[in-house]
Amino acid sequence: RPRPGLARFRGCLAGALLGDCLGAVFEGRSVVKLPELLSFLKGLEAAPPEEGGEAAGSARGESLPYTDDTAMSRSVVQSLLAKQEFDEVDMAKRFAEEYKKEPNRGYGMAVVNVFKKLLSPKCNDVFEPARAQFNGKGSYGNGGAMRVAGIPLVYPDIQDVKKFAKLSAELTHANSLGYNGAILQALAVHLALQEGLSRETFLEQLISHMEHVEADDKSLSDARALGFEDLPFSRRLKKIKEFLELSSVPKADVLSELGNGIAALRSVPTAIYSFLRCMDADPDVPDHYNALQRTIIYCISLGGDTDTIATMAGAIAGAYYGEEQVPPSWEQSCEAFQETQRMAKSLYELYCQRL
Ligand code: R7I
Ligand code: MG
Ligand code: MG
Ligand code: MG
Repeated sequence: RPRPGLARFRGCLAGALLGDCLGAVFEGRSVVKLPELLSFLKGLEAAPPEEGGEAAGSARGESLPYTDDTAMSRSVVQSLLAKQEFDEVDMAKRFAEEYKKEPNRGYGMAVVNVFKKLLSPKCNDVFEPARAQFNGKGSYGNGGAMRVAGIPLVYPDIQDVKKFAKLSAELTHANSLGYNGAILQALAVHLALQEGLSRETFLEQLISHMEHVEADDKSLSDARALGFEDLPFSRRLKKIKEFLELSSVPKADVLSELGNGIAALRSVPTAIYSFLRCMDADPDVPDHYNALQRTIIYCISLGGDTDTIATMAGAIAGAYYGEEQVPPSWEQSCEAFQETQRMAKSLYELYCQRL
């Protein structure tokens, strides 16, 4: 198996951080006007990058804070690095302790109950609090997917990617519409790390994996219980394929078919579509922006859950294009960007050991 370069690991974590920090500025708006977004980005680019990294960011007094998406992604990565493998007890503890330390990062409304239960000394099954959410149906939010990139950055084997993406998500999201979104996002990052995959092959592979992932009894019954058709993620991936065959797709169609919401089903496919469509130039986005920048701009322009859709698409695009496409002025505008680079190096080493 060919070994992906360090640049893809750094690109992945940097792209994820950028998506979260930039997206958070616009989170929850139903409409984001492109001129306003472009002028906001111009403001970041105007501030000259200074010597000294993080100090420079804070010297400008403009460091954009990251949200729960990055806080939880960092816990995933820190747990994997500390234990050198997936450890559910350690990861759950890190999620809960991180929430306790900084509860105001913008966490989902319901997931905080999971953290509170995990913090109790009476909790001896770390998956139980997640199973109790929403009257025992489990959450279908995108929280499992938004934080999952560390898994495919540690496990080169695709079966491991699926297995540990699912387990890491199940610590908070017991509904298959939640954890299957995490599996899909992890598979997208895994494929993006591989050298020279075409858009068509990338999508075909995702579809064939998800048709298998979604065919088990729990996935079928969870989807039916919520009134969805069978294999809902796979169906949206096929819709993406249709969209990519058109010369242009109105934003309204993207929002109605794929969505911009906090459910994994209404955001993970949207992130994947954003990445794939932004491989091509966009007449509305200035030419000097590269494909990774276009991806993040496009995600934010959709409105809604902008931090989370942009962080997921940013992770995929960053893994695909590598750190060459991460603009220093954008990166240096984000909180804790230097730590991201250090974590990427350590993940890379662990991945190479496992090859
Ligand atoms: O999924 P989760 O971690 O939230 C992540 C989102 C991202 O946008 C972050 O940036 C942050 O803003 O929050 O947290 P959950 O609380 O598990 O799920 C998020 C929301 O999805 C819940 O608060 C509910 O509104 C909704 N939701 C459900 N609603 C009804 N029935 C999730 N599952 C259900 C459900 O089964
Ligand atoms: Mg967030
Ligand atoms: Mg929020
Ligand atoms: Mg969000």
